[in-house]
Amino acid sequence: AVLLNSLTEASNLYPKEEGVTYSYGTAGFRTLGAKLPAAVFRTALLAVLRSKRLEGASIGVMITASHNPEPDNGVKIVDPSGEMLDPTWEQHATALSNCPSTDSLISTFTTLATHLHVDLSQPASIIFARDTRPSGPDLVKALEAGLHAFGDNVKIKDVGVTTTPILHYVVKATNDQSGTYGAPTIEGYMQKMSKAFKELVGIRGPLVPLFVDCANGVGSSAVDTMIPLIEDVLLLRPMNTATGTKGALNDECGADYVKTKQAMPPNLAQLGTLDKPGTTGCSFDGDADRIVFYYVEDATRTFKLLDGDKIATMAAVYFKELLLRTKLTGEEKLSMGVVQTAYANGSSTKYLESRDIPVECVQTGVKHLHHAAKKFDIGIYFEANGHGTVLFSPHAIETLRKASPVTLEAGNAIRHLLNFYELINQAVGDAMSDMLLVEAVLAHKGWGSAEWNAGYQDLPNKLEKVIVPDRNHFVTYDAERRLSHPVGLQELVDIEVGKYEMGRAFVRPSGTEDCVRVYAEAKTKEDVEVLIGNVARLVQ
Ligand code: 16G
Ligand code: ZN
Repeated sequence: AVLLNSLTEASNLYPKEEGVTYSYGTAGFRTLGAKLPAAVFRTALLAVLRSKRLEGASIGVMITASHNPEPDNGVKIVDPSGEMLDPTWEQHATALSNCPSTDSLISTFTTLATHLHVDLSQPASIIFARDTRPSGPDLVKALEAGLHAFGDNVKIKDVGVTTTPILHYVVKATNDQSGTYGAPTIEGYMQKMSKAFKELVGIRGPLVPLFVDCANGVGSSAVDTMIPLIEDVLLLRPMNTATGTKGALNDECGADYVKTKQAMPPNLAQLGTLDKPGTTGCSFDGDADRIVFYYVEDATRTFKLLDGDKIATMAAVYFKELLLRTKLTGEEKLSMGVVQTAYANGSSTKYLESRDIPVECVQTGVKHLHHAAKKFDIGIYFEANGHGTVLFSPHAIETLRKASPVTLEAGNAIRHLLNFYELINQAVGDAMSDMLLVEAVLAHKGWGSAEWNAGYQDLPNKLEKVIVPDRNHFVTYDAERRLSHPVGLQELVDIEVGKYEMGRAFVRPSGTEDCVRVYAEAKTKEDVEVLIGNVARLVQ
C-alpha cells in the first residue's frame, strides 16, 4: 500500500496526454520527445517488474531514437542477457503506457504483477543511459521518478550519455555470473575491445587511418575514448562530432543517410575527405548501433557503398576460412551461418550460397535476426542498413578454449576466433565493435576497401515509402517477402517483377512509421526505377 501510494503520487506528475496512443514496437516506444515523458515513466514501472520477476537481475533502459530526427526520442528495455526485451512482455509495456489515468495505471500495474507472478518485495536493479538528444535529460527525470517511487528496493545505475550497444554491454556484463565477459562499465568495454583488436591486428599495423562520421551523435564520445587506446595500430579520424549543435544530429550524415541516399555525407564530399586513393570512411548512426563503410573508386571517381550485407559476407567467408584452419572435426566441428532479411541485396545471398555458407532469411528487426543467429555456433547477422553482429555459442567458446591445436596454423586460427569473440559485441549490433571487426579482417586479408568490395557487385536497388490509409491492411508471410493481404496484390506484384531481368520486389508495412515500404532490385538502375514506381502504384 505504501508502494501504491508513492506510485500514485509520482504518476500524477507524469499524466498521459489524451489522444496519444503508444505502441512498444521494434524500436521500443518512439515518437516526438515531447510526447514521451508519460511513456518513459511507465517504462520504469515495467522495467522494475521485469527485474523483480527475474529475482533482481539487472534490466537496462536506453533512451534514444537512433537514426531518427533530433526532436524524436524513444525508450527501450534491455533484458539481463543484454538482448532486447522478451517479446512476450512488449504487450505489457504497451498496456501500461496507454492507461488513461493514474488509477487505471495502478490497477493495471497490480494486475500485471499478479498475472506475471512478480513478488513485489523482491529487489530490482535498473541500469540506464541516454543518447545526446536535447529531450534526453527530461526523459531521464521521468524515468527516475518512476524508479524512485519504489524506494530503496530498486538499485539504480546511471551510465550517462553513451551508445546503445555500450548500455547493452554494461547490462550483459553486470549479469554475467562467470565474471569473464568484462567489467560492467564504459571503461571495461573500451579495455576489452581495444585489447582484442590490438591482438588481432598484431604486427600487421599500423593500418591506414579511418574516417568515422559520427552523425553528430553519441558515437563521437565513444570514438574519442577509443582513439588513444588503439592509435598505435589504427588512427581514427572522427568527423561530424557536433553533438552540441542544435539540429545537427543525423542531419545529412550518419549511416541511415548514407545507406538511403547511397551517397556520402555532403560535408565529407565537399571537404574531399576520401579523395586520396586508398582512403575509407564509415558512418555510425545516431546511437552507434549501425555502421556502413564507403570509398571513392579510383578509376571512375564514383562512390562505393559497403553496407551490412558486405560486412556479413566478408565476415562469413573469413570465419569459414578460420574454421577450416582450426582443423576441428567430429564433435568439435563448429557450425556457421548467416541471417539476413528481405532487404539483403540478391547478389549477397547468391554469393554466400555459391560458397556453401548457409543463409537464412527472417523478418526485419534485430530480435528476429538475433534469435535466428543463435542456432549456429557462429551466427552472423546483419541487416543491409548496417545493424548486426556475430554471435558465438557457449559450445563454440568452450570448444575453442579447450581445443588442442594440431599445428601452429590451427593454434593461430583458434586464437584469432577467440579474439574475435572478445571484440564483437555479443548482445547487439555495435558500430564501434563492427568497425574494428572489419578493420581486423581487412588487416588479416591485406585488403583495402576496393578488394573487399570486389567479392560481388550489388544489384541496383531502391527503397521507397508509400503512405496508405491503413498499413495494417498489409499482411506479409515468408519473412516479409510476400503479401497475403490485400488479397490479390501479391499476384500483381509478381507479374510486374517477372518483367525485369533479376527483378525482385516486396511490400511490407513499416514497424516504426505509419507507412508501407516498397523495395525493388533488378539488373539495371533503369529497370529498378520503373519496377519500384509500378509496384508503388499498385500499393496506393
Ligand atoms: C528498427 C529496428 C531495425 C529495423 C528498422 C526497420 C531494432 C533495434 N531496430 O529500427 O533493425 O531495420 O526498425 O524499420 O530492432 P521499419 O519497420 O520502419 O522498416
Ligand atoms: Zn541505431
